[in-house]
Amino acid sequence: MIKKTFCVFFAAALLFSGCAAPVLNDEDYSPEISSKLDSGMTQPPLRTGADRNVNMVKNGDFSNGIVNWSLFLDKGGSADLLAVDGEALVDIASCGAEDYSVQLYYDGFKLETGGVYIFSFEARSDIYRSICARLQLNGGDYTGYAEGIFETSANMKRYETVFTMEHGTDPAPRLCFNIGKPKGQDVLPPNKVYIDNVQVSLLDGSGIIKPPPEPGRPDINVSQIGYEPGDVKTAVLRGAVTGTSFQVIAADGTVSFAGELTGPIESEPSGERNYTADFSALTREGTFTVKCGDKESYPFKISEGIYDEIFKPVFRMLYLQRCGTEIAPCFAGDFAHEACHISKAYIYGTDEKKHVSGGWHDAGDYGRYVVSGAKAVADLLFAYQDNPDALGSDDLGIPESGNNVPDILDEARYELEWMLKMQSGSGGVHHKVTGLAFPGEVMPEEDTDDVYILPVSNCATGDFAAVMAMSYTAFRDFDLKFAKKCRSAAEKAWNYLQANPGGRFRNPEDVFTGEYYDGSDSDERCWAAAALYRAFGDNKYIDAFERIADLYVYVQDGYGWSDVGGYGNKIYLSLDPAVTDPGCVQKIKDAMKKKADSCLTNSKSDAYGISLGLSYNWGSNMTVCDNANFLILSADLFGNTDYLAAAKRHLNYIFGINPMSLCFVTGFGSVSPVNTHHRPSMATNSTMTGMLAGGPNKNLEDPYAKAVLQGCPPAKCYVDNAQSFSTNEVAVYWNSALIRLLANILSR
Ligand SMILES: [Ca+2]
Ligand SMILES: [Ca+2]
Ligand SMILES: [Ca+2]
Repeated sequence: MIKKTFCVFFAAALLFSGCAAPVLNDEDYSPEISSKLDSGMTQPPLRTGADRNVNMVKNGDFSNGIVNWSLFLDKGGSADLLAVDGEALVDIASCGAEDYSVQLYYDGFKLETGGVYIFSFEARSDIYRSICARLQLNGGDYTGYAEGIFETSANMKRYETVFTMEHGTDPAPRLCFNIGKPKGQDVLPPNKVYIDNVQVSLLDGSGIIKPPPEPGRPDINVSQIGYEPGDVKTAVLRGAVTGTSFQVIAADGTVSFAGELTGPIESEPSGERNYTADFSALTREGTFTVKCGDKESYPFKISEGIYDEIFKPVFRMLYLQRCGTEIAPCFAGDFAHEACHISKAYIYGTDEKKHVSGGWHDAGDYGRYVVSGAKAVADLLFAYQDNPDALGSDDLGIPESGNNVPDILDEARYELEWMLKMQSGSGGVHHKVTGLAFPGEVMPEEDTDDVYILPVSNCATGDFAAVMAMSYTAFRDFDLKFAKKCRSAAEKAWNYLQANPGGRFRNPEDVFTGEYYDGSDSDERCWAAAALYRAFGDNKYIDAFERIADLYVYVQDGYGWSDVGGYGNKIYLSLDPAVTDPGCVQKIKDAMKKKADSCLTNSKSDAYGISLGLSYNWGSNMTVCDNANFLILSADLFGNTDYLAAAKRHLNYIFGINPMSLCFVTGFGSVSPVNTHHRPSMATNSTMTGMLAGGPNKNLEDPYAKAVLQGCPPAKCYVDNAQSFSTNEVAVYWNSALIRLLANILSR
């Protein structure tokens, strides 16, 4: 899922276009910066002040080894980075196919509009060659802010340019040296490039234009999708409040409800002081705002069927992620495209090729991964199985609408048909099919790089066995032939698992797409065993489930792609008590009760009503939905309606009662993400509707997040920027968690 970090090189024409991209000087070393300005450029007045000539490149002189510096390799590039005698040495074994195939880069500075900067460094090489230096946008089309191509040889030379930042302020640009195969030149032999004394400094800040402040978000957060008349209805206020009372104002300006605030809560996840306004007693339908002193919320609705409108786009996101088929304009509008990724894929490490077209693009990239795909299919199958009436619709707006099969099953089948192609003759299932690296920000059909079928993994095989067994049951009444195909595939996968105890997947050295590494396959085996027993009733499966479950003190009970134990437990607990082991049942129930109680406690003490505590990690919005689904199952299992109320608070969090004051589903609510890390959205410069954004991630796992979210409290580590793949990507298995949650709520 992590975006590709290569540098797209611009046509030479652009290099000389005068768009703040002067050619770098190439002169012998001299310590005098001011005498080295570009010819033809007016020397800017050197400003006196604290930040003048402060080098924003930390460890630019490599006195601290290679700290802060990284090497990116792609398309055949092969090199080592080390520091030798206070210089960076890139020891290049192979230059690869592109200039960015070997790239030395640095992140962690900023360039402000109108600022005059100097970019300088020294370089040499053990052969005569050219290298490309750039300060660039770190994503999108990799716009160059300053760049140049210059020749290096055995003598250390100093290069520098002075430029005015004419693009928008970039808080997280990338400085890079592209030292692969120079553009338009022959392949070079192995060679060594040395870099030292890299500097980016502000020379003159007097012309800096500060961006306008972001529009403020209201300090009263409501569900921007709205509330059902019978729901518990709350709004969460932050900051100082005037008085202790609040009002709910109807669209005509009349006061529909008045009440007292509760609180405050000092909220550690968000660093806010929060109050709650409860207006559950207002059951009249209409459009309202919540007001307290001079603070006012976005408008929201109270109405029956409040979730009907959003369900379809959230579901149809999966259709729009379909690979290997034409996505027609009548279904997809701007996101229509020709069939993509239809060439045969290489079986990794061989010259053999196989057709594995189909399935869903996993996320913001175009990879297809069995483990995450299986989680998404499981959510759909459970959503249907648990709520057949609410989810039986055959008119959700996909090509299979009107075929007398519930569309949710049709959509699941699109992925299942692909998964069937991913099963090898051994019964084992290949982990994924992707390129060697992530593609550029292009539409799917424009991503024409070779794709590779990566090796079989046990986790993929276990997940596959489980969803195929569940599908046998789900499809038996609609298409017996397909159901039987699922059955035989599930049994073959199971037999493979019995014969193969090992098999963790790791990316081979030259593969840089999502790894989906999983250290334990016991949960996948349990899920498979429970699903196979449920579908086919052979005792060997239930014995296997209980044997594995008995081995572990800790009960795996997640719904994530790496911990699928919760799916297995749900199936096991649904079996006839006459066939299950009472001890095993109790152990699982105890663990579930403990987890549900912990979610409930967290949810009650959290100002925004969710269960994450301080654990805002990658894809936190999926965890919010998964926990809500877990709470709903627990509500049924333990007869505790508090769990259900907590689950609804989780849904309201997704829809706007959160510290970011956002509806996290694109295209819905008053404010929602518009710059998701999603290639079709980036390629069309628009935002596909119905996608659940990843959400706050306190671990700051991309350069943009590192640059702009430093020091933010966990629940606020989110930025609506396409470069921030660790907070603002989308994924089929995040949407599926929300589909299941909406299904569970809709059916109640
Ligand atoms: Ca040095
Ligand atoms: Ca249908
Ligand atoms: Ca696992």
